[in-house]
Amino acid sequence: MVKVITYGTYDLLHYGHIRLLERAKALGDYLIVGVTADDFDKSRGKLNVQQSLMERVLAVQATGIADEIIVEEYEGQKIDDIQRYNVDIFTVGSDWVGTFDYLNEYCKVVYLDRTQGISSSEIRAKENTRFGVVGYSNMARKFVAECNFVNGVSATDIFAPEGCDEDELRSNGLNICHSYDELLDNVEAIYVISAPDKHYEQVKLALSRGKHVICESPISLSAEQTKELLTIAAENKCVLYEGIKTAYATAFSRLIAIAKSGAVGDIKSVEATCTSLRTEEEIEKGEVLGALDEWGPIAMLPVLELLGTEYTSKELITFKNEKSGLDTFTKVNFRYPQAVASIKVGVGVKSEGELIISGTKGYIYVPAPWWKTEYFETRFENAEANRRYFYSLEGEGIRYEISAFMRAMKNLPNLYVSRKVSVAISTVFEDFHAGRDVVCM
Ligand code: C2G
Repeated sequence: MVKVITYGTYDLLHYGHIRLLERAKALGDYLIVGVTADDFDKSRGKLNVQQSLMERVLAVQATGIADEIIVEEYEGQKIDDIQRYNVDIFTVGSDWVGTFDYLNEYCKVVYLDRTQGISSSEIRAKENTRFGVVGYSNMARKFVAECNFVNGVSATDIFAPEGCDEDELRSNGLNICHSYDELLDNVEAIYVISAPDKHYEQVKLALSRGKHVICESPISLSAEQTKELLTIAAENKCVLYEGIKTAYATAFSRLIAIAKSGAVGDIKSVEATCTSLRTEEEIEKGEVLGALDEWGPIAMLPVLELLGTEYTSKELITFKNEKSGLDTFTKVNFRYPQAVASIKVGVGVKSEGELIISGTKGYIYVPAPWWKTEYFETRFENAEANRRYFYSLEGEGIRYEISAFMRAMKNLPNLYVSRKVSVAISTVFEDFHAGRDVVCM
């Protein structure tokens, strides 16, 4: 019996895939098809896959061509599989010519002509979602660039504040809208990166016009307003995503899952630090966001995800710039019934940007910059039990955020930031700006 193996994502199965499978089967007597796992596709930069692994497996199975289906989960698995299943022939489409020649050491390698004129990415791209950008900053530039890594998405229009360099905006391929209404007319979704005090009105209008929204956190500066916006989004069947890019990074979602699994015991303390020094002049002129605006949502994310939103008390200890009134360094202490947490955020103070999650059996250590980490450790009294984890992160997680948002738009809700956490973040901002629980140094 001649055993053949081939691999693929097989998203939105089409006749190009089926022809490949038919010709692969014809090379021997028994065909094994390796369907790529979601994380493996993500790690090799294949984003915005529309269908889940199971949907793709079932679609391949329904062709009746494969004799066996396995899941491809990691780099190098092909060698293991070829040896494990005693494969005679590896085959794949000619778009991969040369890539798998190294497998000649283990079995025969055959490249089959790719079927012209059809591809999953072309199918995805047909549903191209036009994104409008509201506001402009370094993060907006990154967002526009990151859209290029996600099939079926493009940042096309911008409604920017006065004084923006219009030549630069045009050089990024952005159509400059001179009114917010004009922007909303041109796009299906918007990315809001304007000043936090503008978010509520802008997001509300967009949702009322049936637009999907990614909004930089906080969604609004009041808990009630955030609740109202989330309700409007649900009523209008629109997606409203809290734009905290850290939430979409694989390493972060894995460390949260490991912490919740009890691997380091009961979580008793979460300490998160985020700082980035701005110049005294920028701070005095108010040209930058304050520390809590800049870093608060990111720093609070692990606290609220792991310990919840029902803290018994909090205290915001803050240092403010006398001229602009911006907070240059703020420490927030949370007390929970069975745990404590603290975040330190700064734009006028520099510190070690690490995240430490302390438990009754051990702790999770995430080195700086933890908010865009690819790496973390679980550490224990017996150092031999320590483990290290690595998950690649491209583009600081923004492309994964966009990809998750696109899936959510297709009713595949992967709420990375829950409604409760969004409301809790807005509550902290509301209290901070109202001076509640605040100690000014
Ligand atoms: N294919 C084809 N003709 C097309 C589209 C795809 O012959 N018009 C082939 C591809 O060459 C591949 C298989 O169908 O052999 C599955 O294609 P994809 O789902 O796009 O998967 P791909 O990312 O190419 O997977 O490690 C090998 C990769 O997993 C191959």
